[in-house]
Amino acid sequence: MNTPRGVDAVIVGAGFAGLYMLHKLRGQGLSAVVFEKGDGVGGTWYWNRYPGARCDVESPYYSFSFDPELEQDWEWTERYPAQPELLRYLNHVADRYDLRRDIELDTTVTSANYDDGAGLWRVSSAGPRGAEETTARFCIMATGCLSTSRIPDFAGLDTYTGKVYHTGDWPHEGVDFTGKRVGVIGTGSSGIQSIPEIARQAEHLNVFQRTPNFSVPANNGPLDQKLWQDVKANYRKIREDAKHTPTGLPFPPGPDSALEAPPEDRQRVFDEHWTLGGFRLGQCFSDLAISKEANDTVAEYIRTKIDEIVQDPETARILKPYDHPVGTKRICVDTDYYDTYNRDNVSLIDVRKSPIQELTPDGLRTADKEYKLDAIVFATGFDAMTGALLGIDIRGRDGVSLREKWEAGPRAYLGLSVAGFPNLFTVTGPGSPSVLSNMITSIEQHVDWISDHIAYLDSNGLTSSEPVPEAEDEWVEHVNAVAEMTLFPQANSWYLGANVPGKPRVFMPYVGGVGAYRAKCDEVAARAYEGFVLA
Ligand code: FAD
Ligand code: N01
Repeated sequence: MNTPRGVDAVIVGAGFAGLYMLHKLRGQGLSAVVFEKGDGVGGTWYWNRYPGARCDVESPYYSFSFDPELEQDWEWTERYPAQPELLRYLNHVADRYDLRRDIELDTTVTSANYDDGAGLWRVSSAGPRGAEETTARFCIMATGCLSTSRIPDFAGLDTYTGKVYHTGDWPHEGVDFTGKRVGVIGTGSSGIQSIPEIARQAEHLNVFQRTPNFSVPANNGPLDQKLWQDVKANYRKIREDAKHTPTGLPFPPGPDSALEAPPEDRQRVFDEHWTLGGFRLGQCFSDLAISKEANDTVAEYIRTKIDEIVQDPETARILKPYDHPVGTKRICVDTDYYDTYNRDNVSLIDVRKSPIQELTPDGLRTADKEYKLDAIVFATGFDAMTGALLGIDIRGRDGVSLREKWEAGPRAYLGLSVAGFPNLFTVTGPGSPSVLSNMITSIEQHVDWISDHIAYLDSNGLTSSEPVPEAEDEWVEHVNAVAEMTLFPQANSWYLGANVPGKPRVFMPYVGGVGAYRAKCDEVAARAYEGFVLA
């Protein structure tokens, strides 16, 4: 172990959040170091290199807004950029702001302990130089909501002799599936994006689907240059608008009720949004997220589309979502997904009806049959929102561990800060809009808020900040109450931790919307950080 080095702030993670956090703190004259597990920057876009990986928020909005020159200089090529372009963008950001000199790659943070006496965090990491300790006044977790990929604990996993991949930890050199018998397990966004691409290469593709999801075509293509020039000319206003909508996108949800709309108007609006592409179909009426009856209209619309696209009626039937309202799991945004099932080399296997029993040396056995597979792609998702945080042994005041504190589910004030853990901040932590929003808008809001808070502490001679337990309790209660007013709890989603056996079933993101949430955070700050004990 080294002699601990001291910095003002340790930042964990070098995705969108960690990069901006470093830039921001440096701008305030603070010293900071970023630790990143991967051997490159980019976070999500460093790890998720599977074929078809791209964002579902359009490029003009899925980007940093903090520097008007950056947004004018950077040129996006597609409406929904693919992973390589997004990774190029994040590398450009790292270079443009000279961030790399304070980023330690290939370095995993293993623990973070608050030293009460010294008023410092002691952060242990393991990297190319071995185990090291760093002390810091502030510890900022920019560890990502979707950064802990998860392979389910299937019996026989170790016995399988073919190739195993997870979409969230894809080989950098790429994978050639030509001539291979491939199995994809999982039909969430990652599965739905990768299945059409893998199908184009593989000799045969078996898709193992447990739960069908709602998917809407991206209608991706080169970025419309007229739109792009308009966006560039009005970027400041667009960014400002995005800060105050529910989603962090510069478009408010449709103002009208789907239930009250005459059927022909409703159909026209759905058709327009289907053609427009992307998940705005789920927001084109005001009541889709709160009324099951209203939601049924858009659910039925998508099911009809599946019937129209998929030629085999039995396959279409299995593909039709039935167990959750539209939008209560993130709507998938695809390119050719449903049409892929019209290919001769693609089979859909309903593993709800015939569950996967085990992996075998040659493939996979369901209750009905054994499938011989040269490669299995796990598109099985993430231990979302809490996985990366609880992967680190974080201990606050009196050695209390975050794992213990969050045993029954995460508890944090504003999703930013945790009682008993002074000067620890979580960017897009549980209890904030995070994954229910355009995450770049939410990341920037959190980074700005945290930096302002630190500046406030420093300029007032304060050294410690943590929420009072009552404020935290009230916020957690509010987060739950708002979720209960919507249809979200009706889905067995990763928002609720339902995808990880044994994970507490708690609705983690804040449904109240980006605009309302920002107003609350601003109000807390304006009231001298109401709900925090500052010492
Ligand atoms: P991340 O990008 O996840 O970065 C966190 C980093 O922390 C990772 O690199 C990880 O290695 C590192 N880390 C974690 N633990 C440790 C540790 N103990 N030690 C060291 N390093 C650690 N959101 C949208 O809004 N729109 C989209 O279109 C969209 N598309 C997505 C597509 C995919 C395939 C996925 C998986 C997610 C997508 N998201 C999207 C969500 C996406 O995660 C965010 O948009 C954003 O990239 C998150 O940035 P971040 O910096 O918060 O976290
Ligand atoms: O993961 P998921 P993901 N046996 O958890 C199945 C973002 N993202 O990586 O639904 C059989 O959604 C599971 O089945 P079920 C986005 O926020 C965005 O696809 O639990 N199947 C499900 O089908 C997204 O929501 C993009 O029944 C098992 C799948 O695996 C989030 O990341 C692209 C299983 C997992 O789906 C996560 O998406 C990619 C088992 N034991 C990701 N365990 C964009 O387009 C799990 N499954 C922007």
